[in-house]
Amino acid sequence: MNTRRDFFQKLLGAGLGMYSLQIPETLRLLQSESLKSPGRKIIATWNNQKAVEAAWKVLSQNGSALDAVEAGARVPEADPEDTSVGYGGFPDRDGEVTLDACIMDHLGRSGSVMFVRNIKHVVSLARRVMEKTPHVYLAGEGAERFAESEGFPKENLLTEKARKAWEEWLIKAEYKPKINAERHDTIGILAQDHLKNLSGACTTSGMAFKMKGRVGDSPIIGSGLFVDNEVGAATGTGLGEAVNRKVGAFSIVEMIRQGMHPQKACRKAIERLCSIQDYGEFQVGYIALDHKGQIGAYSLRKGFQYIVVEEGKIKLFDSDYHFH
Ligand code: SD4
Repeated sequence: MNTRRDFFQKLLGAGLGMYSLQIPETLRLLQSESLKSPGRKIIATWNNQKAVEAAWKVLSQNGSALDAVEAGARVPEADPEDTSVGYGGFPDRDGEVTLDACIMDHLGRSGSVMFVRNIKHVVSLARRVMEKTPHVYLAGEGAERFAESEGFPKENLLTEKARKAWEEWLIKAEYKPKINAERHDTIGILAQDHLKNLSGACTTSGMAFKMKGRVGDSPIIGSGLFVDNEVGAATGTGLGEAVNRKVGAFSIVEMIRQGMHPQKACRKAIERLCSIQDYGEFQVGYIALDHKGQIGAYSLRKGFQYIVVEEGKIKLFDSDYHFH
């Protein structure tokens, strides 16, 4: 991930704050189609280019925002190189990969799974919880059994690379829940479709080498993700403990409801994190998309990037941040 990021920075000049990414041929064809019906938009955390391409493919064919965010989130879930989502995610301190995910649609429905083992596409499992059960949250063994009953394959999610990283960590085995130093590419993705409907999804393997059973913000409705179709949507990445304490995504949507631009709402929500002192120099990044299609992003520290698709064009941005 860092390598790809470095590549774009070198290629397009660091400091510009925005990079246009190359659009594959399939998307270029879909782009002309989408221009007939403007309004479709996607925003996602980090340089998740392949994810937003998959999501845009859905939107450009008049698919729903819900299908788009699910399609997008599934991409890093299947990518063994992405060490903070799905297959290839770094394990907990006992060497076991446990995943968290949630999804919300334009009807205000939500589904979430947490502490799930051996199931790669937890975002799709969260969607099944939303659509096929009377519940919002399913955790651990219960979620795994539900996955089995829904025909999700059971897979070993620990790659050789992740196992090696865990073994290296074991030498010192320091438990320091401090996320800035760690690479993190957790995906939070928001979309607005041709009907102006909003949806969002978030999926992660959580903090590397976490305590067994630890759950961050990513599967928590209101913290890691919130969508209100009349108002807007927000999601985030970074130290889940901090986001959970301030109920990040919900607070951003509530500020947008009161008339704030998503950019200002993200900044205000980040400022609320500044009172948290007991985690040292942690990182949090928020993104938001309101019902008018306006976007916002802000992070606590330098280094957070987000990616936007508008009218078929993919752009990567360096987020503004609080601590200079
Ligand atoms: C968590 N927010 O579990 C997630 C971690 C994350 O990139 O965003 N990593 O706390």
